[in-house]
Amino acid sequence: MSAVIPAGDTAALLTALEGLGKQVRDARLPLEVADVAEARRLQREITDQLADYVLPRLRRLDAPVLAVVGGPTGAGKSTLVNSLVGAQVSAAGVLRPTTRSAILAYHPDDAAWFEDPRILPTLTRSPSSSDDPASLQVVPSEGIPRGLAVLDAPDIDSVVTENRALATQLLAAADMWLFVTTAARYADAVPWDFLRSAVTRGTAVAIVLDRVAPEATEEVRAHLATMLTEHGLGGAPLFVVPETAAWDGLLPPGTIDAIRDWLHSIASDATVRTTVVRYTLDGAVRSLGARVFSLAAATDVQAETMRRLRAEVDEAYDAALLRVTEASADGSLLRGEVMARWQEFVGTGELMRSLEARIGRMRDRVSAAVQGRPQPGDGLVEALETGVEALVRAAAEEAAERAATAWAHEPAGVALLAGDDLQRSSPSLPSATERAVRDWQGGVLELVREQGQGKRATARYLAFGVNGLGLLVMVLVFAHTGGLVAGELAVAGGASALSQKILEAVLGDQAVRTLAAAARADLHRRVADLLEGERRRFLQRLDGVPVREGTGAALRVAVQDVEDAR
Ligand SMILES: Nc1nc2c(ncn2[C@@H]2O[C@H](COP(=O)(O)OP(=O)(O)OP(=O)(O)O)[C@@H](O)[C@H]2O)c(=O)[nH]1
Ligand SMILES: [Mg+2]
Repeated sequence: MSAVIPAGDTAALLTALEGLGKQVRDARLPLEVADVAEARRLQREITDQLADYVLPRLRRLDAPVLAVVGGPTGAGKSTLVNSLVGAQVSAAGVLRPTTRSAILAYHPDDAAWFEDPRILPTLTRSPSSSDDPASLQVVPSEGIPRGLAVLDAPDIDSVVTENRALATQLLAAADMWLFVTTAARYADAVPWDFLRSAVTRGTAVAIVLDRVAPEATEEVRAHLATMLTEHGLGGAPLFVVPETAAWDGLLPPGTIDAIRDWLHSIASDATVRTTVVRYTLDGAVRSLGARVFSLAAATDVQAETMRRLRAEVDEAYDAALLRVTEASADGSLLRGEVMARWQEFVGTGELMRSLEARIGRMRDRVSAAVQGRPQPGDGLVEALETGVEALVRAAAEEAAERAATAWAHEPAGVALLAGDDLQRSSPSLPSATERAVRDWQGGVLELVREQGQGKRATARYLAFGVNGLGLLVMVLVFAHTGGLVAGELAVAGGASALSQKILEAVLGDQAVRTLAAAARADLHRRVADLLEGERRRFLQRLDGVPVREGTGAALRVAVQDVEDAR
């Protein structure tokens, strides 16, 4: 046994371990990713081990050694404790499982240590036996040497859940395990799971092989010793207790002398005691590193998953915005209903041979439109509005479906999707879009007024009016990109070219360029706002998830701090 915990000042190590404990407690694993259950279990286990054993033990290195007697039901744990004490303090029975709450036997001179609630803080001391798992029966006994206490625990493989939980908690608080098994049970799986965890956590273990028929002793001992070596417990002391035929409830003194002597040899020598305590304590501290690294990796996966879920939403909505931006500028809106209204607006005849003539004819129609009601331009305004709305809704619908489908591919995403129907765009989107398009149109008229400063008195300006010019600007915005192709788009191109010519004639080239750019930017901003609202529905779900970037790094630093302090 090599003690690495420094004999002197433990303050730095305590501080580092308290820091590690805080980081481990604060780590959050809310997302349902692969292996998260194991990581959550690990987090609980590390937290409990620090709080129940490592920290209290380090604060009181001179407290007596706590040997916890553990093992499967009926192995003879209570019988062994009774035999060490020399009286039936713990009920040993035929009904399985027998022991339901912990029994702690210690020398009367050590009473002060064990009355102190800092040792086994969750258990209530009681002088009498009980079935309550929260109760600790305390048994001062001259049969137990000074400097060492023996604790009888419930069974580890119990049909009773509370028994298993209490046994696990008590073994985690031990300086040393006295692990009892029988000739009949020693190859069972559950005890080996426990023994493996003792190896992982670096706990000092001694094995008691109980109730062995004398003729089978050598064979069973040899087999068990091989198994112990295979499990990394080759160095653990192994005691064999033969099955006693004439039975009065206590083991004959001779059969447990070796165990008693060994316990005395630990208890009576302060150096040996300290060695045992430091061995287990150091093992626990050393084993924390690897386990905290696994936990850190699990928190990294949480952060990565958050980033991926966010990126999937961003990709879907960035694509939607791009799609609306492109479609609203490439002339594809200027088709069908919109073009029909445009024809109605500019007249259905042959295109004018000269621009002047065309403008003249337009002017007549538009002035007629703005003087009387209903205005032909209204139809075009509405058609454009409907077109933009349909475009935004289709894009939002597609983005919602795309983001939701991506999330549905992993359990963490599925859990986040629960609740409202995220795979559809929000019910309020149509009215919000309608409002946005109308506001944009109002903004375009405002821009025309600004750019028309100083030209408001001209005949052309007056003829088209703000509304007429505004409409032309909208048409121009919707057929912005060059290279329009055949068919409807060529017509759209024509509409756009015509609008541009008219606007230039009325307002001047520079003003038209400024106007078109501002109107386009305004439309883009409003569409982006609408889609941002849709995107937020997903991102809000993520905002509610308490995963922090950097948790893994903080855990690794905390482990390094502990290493440095050791
Ligand atoms: N004949 C005989 N019976 C024994 C011997 N050792 C233990 N027993 C009996 O085996 C049964 C189980 O022993 P316990 O000491 O209660 O076992 P335990 O490990 O404490 O069991 P749980 O409390 O249920 O976990 C009891 O009825 C004991 O009297 C032995 O050497 N010979
Ligand atoms: Mg028992």
